[in-house]
Amino acid sequence: MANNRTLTMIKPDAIEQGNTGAIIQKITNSGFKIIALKLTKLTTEQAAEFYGIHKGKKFYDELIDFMISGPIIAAILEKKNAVDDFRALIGATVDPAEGTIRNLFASSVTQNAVHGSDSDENANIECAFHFNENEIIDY
Ligand code: IDP
Repeated sequence: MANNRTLTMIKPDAIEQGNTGAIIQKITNSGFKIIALKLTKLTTEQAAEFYGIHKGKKFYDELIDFMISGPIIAAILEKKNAVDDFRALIGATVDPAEGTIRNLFASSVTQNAVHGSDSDENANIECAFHFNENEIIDY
């Protein structure tokens, strides 16, 4: 599995603002294959688990409140070098480059439209967080 899968979430701000379709189109146009997809709403406990590494940081409470404020879309994306290529497509956390998904659709550093796994190890953990094996389609 390593190197060819990443986990994305389309965050509540992007769904609220009607940007879901444009974001998915950008993702698929960039060569990523969607092999699992779901609309869901994180509980406080789920958001705290997913972002546990950030507990104690000054943006943590704002991040958790934001991530439970509305539905998210979780997806597993497949592509060679998926993690790095997807991080390039979404742009940096702060000051994302022109034309990246965050540059086009983020409203702030916190409300930044999309998540992308930051390593193959975390991609595996995050894919398993959102999906059972039988929800992943091999095609
Ligand atoms: P990433 O999503 O680009 O990997 P992380 O550092 O893992 O960035 O942070 C997780 C999320 O927390 C970010 O996507 C963003 O929503 C929020 N966040 C990160 N750093 C800040 C900050 O300095 N201020 C406010 N929100 C932040």
